Amino acid sequence: MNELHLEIPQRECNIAIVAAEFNHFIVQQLVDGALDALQRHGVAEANITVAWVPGAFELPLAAEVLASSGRHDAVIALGAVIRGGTPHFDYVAGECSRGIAQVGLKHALPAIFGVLTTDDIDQALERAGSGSGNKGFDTAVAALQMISFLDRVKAV
Ligand code: INI
Repeated sequence: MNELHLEIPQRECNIAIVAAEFNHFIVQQLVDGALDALQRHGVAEANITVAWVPGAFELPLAAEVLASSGRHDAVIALGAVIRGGTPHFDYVAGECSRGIAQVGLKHALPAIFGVLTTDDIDQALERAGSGSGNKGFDTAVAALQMISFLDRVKAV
């Protein structure tokens, strides 16, 4: 049996992070968590691009452009969509998740969904905390694991 376990790549990686400015105080914490994870796993600061866009709805386009550049091994989308009693939440969150998934499939590149979709600010803050409670940190680890996965599949 061939079993591919989760691994962190043992090579230089170049990572793009796209971040939504909307709910900046939460998203900045996700970005900080992602940068912390990348640094802990040896990704050089010079190999990380952070691009800010107005809101989560704009994340797929930014991810698409960065993926098309061919310069990045993975694109991580970070944002916070908080339900506010209007249907806007469903449109923004739905289009964002769909768009990010499409970018990954189109380019066969890890396009990682680190967008919080919560009922209220407290739930978002819980997921943007320090250490293991930070979704930005988790998504950066997922990006590296997917890079390693693709490296090993392509090497076969
Ligand atoms: N964008 C977010 O990132 N989070 C939200 O919670 C949000 N809400 O609630 O509206 C939001 N809206 C803005 C949207 O992403 C676009 O920037 C805007 O519609 C312009 O296209």
